[in-house]
Amino acid sequence: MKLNPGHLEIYFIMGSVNCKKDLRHVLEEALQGGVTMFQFREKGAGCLQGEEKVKLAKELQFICRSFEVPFIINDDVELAVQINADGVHIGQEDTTVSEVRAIIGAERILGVSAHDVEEAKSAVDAGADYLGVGPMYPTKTKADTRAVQGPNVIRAIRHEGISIPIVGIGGINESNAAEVVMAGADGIAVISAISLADDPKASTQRLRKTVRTLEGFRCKTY
Ligand code: FQP
Ligand code: MG
Repeated sequence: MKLNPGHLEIYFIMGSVNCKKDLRHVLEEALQGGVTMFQFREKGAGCLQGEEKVKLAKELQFICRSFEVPFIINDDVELAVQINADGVHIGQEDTTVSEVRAIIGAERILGVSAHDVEEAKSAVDAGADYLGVGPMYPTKTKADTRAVQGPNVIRAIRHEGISIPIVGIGGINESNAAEVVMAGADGIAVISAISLADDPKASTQRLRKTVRTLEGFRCKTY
């Protein structure tokens, strides 16, 4: 599947430890609310391993397919190829961009985490399809994060003329999503703002509306 910037409007990320209710049900509700891309991130204390992880991945992939929403796998390149996922997301501490590209091929989406202009430039040069930039704000979901960057790092990347699709990540919720888009992001990536919401569908709808309303006003210096 080829990526278009619209896929990044509301990028929902989730694994079994991010959710108090049934994971499949939460994903379905989020998709009904307008999630545009999904990342399976099975990570953290108590996460599933081996066959259980594969089984859950396939179930979530099946649900995403019925909504024609790209299904991306975090870190686990082997699993992505095994179940024919639409793409992979890797960070600066994971396998290199060019190695992953060689494994997954040109047809799959490859997302890369970037924390500053330099990392953004090298990820683009190495063939990333989109960048995940963050952490925008403090977050409790991931322990090993870099220092909070704020939306200005996205603005700085755009000022360098980098036009690749960008999603902001880290502590984004309904009250700060607008700042991230205004800084030049094509959309926002969230875990808990949807996975822990009382009403995942309604939360997704509100987030999507914010992103879409601001699209025409984004920082674009390329
Ligand atoms: N951006 C995105 C995305 N997804 C992510 N998982 C990350 C950034 C973080 O490797 P990484 O990637 O630094 O940490 P982890 O593997 O623990 O998630 F752009 F997709 F929203
Ligand atoms: Mg990673």
